[in-house]
Amino acid sequence: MTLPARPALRVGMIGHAFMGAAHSHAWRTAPRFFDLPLTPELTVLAGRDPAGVTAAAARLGWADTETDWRRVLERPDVDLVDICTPGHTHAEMAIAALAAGKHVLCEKPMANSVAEAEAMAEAAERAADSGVRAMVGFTYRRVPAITLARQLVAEGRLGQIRHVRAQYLQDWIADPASPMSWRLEKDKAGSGALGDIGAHIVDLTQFITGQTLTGVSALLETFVAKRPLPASSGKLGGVGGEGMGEVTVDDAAVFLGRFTGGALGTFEATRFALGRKNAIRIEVNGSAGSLAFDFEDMNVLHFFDGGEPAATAGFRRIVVTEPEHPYVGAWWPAGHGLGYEHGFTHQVVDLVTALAAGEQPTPSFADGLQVQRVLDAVERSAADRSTWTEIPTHAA
Ligand code: 4PW
Repeated sequence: MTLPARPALRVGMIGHAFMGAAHSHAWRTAPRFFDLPLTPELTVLAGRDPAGVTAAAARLGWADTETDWRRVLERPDVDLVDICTPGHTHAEMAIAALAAGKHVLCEKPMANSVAEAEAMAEAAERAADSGVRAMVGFTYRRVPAITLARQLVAEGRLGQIRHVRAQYLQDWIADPASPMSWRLEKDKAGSGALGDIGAHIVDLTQFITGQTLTGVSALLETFVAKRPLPASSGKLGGVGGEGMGEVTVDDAAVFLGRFTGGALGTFEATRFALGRKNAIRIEVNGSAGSLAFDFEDMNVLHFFDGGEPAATAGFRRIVVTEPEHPYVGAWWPAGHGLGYEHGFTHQVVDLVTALAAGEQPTPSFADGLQVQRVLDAVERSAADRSTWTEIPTHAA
């Protein structure tokens, strides 16, 4: 197939596991369904293991490979660096890539600490002076039903927002025999369920409401302190082998928050919600209406219009597959539905469109820093037991 003649955007990607596969698919697919102003080229893939990166490049469609990520930054045939590695590498890679004049797309959470995120945001601000841009990969913003939810709030269809209820529920480590992974090590992942999946619901609720969190009160828990070392790893989880490793992050995070507009928020992020695989559930209640979303039914948005007559009012199940819906027109006829990978494709579309227009793509590194500050506040609140109120034991 011949794509329309457009200037190229030559991509170098670092990392080729779960996120690397999702991003590769998006870079390949976006220009085939959307009329992009730049045509992404999958120029070079970097990974430490020579055999592993060669096999991944062949499977995922990359033209060349490097075994040292720094080489990607030195290459004149790379315009953008896509960082799909664990969190502890993000700051060094992103700051170096921006200094080398490359645009950056960085997986979430943007960093493992506020200090790293601040350095990244400063580097992005400096780079923007010469037209070099940086963006964080909060892909779920690009699920059409989520984008539609934001539009409804922005149009005032919910009125004054009172409540924001958000959960990100997975169960891939609910079994104590499920092995260690880098996502369970603080020095690699920064935090556990909080940063890996809680970061998404922080970003999504702020994105949908157009408001930011002003404060939190939190609990963190680690249910399983030691796990088998992995004999083999899958995209998430794997098979346990000999020896045990220590879990150094939270397994679950629960927190309350208050938004700039006065709304109260409740948040829950856990990988111990048995039976819930990737349930991102968000409900927003306003003075004029409510909406509800669950990623496990991702093509649907539930909307309650408080202005309807009580006798016939009720939550309306909007199937977000109409050509009028965000992003959907480029895909299939109404009712044919989208999946997990489409969010990544839409992320490429929005990024490439912003780059071609010389505009700042969102979420920016400044947005990533703000989310990092929320994660940090959650950790500090959970560590501070001074506001925990004991309930006297009732003698039966
Ligand atoms: O969306 C989620 C991610 O951000 C995925 O389901 C897995 O959990 C992989 O990383 C996080």
